[in-house]
Amino acid sequence: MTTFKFTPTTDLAPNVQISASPSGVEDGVTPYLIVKCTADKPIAGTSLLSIIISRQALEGNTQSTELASINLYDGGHVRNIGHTTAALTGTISATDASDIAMSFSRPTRNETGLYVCQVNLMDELGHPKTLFSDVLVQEEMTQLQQYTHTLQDLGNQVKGAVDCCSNLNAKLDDLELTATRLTDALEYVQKAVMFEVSALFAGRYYYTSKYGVDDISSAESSCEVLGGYLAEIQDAGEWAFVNYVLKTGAPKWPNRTATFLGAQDAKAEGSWFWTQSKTPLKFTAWESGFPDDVNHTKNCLGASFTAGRGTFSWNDVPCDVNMQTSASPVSTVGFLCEVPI
Ligand SMILES: [Ca+2]
Ligand SMILES: [Ca+2]
Repeated sequence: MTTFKFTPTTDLAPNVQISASPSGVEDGVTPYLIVKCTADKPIAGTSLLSIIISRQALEGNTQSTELASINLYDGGHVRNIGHTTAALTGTISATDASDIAMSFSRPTRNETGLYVCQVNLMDELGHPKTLFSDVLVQEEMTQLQQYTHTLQDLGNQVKGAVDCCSNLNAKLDDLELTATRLTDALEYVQKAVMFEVSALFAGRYYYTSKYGVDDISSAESSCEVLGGYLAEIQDAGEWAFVNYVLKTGAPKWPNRTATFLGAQDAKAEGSWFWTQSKTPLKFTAWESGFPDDVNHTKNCLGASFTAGRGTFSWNDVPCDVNMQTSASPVSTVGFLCEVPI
């Protein structure tokens, strides 16, 4: 007598892989973090039901938190179950390759940890099966950030020494000077992390952001922090200099679609004003055909590169960029601050 022995084949069930790009995050500096889990096509007879991404922090409360899921039974809807800031995409099929991805814009150290992908399947006998894969996302510091921390520590130490003993003697003036120098150096390092600084032009510096923003008000408040405002181009001479600044910075941000400058026509359509000086535009460098105010949504001023001519020119752009999609997970619109000395 021959006994038929059924051998379940789920050991061959699909290869599950989770990846993180990049695998190291610099707190608030890395433009974006993409965590993606893919499950290959399941073998015949096996059905894929759902995929869940969860994260376990490496320090403090290391409990695992479910972040995102995709489920065959609700039409493949991608759910943000962890209420994260990530943009989510995914596709799921019982019998074909499936995936789910999370894109965090400007991730912080809160987004570091062990990301676990859980793939739930049903084998040919109806047994539930679960496959796992994990990937580590760690916090990284640039050398510049490490110096920033060192400077901060030194500055605090010197300040502490000055505070405790300021009534003692004049020698402490030297220490105070050192503290001031350290604070200046710290400010310089912090700016260098976030901005490219121009040469001095007519008493002003121009700071090109090294990162994209989602709207004009984040750009405006960043310029305020620097002690300036979004650049206002008052004449051809200033534009020639700014055009040079933008052009020399451009190769470093090849995906940048526009750079916010400081004018708007939000109050009255077609009536453009510089926001800081509240003056109408005298000099302009509009690209031909602009401003076009497509769909009446373009009320802010952007400078963009025209490859054919090799120069920057102006066009009207939406003030609320919010361009985050899975294809473009981070805003491609930067900004230029003008900072008087
Ligand atoms: Ca100006
Ligand atoms: Ca407009």
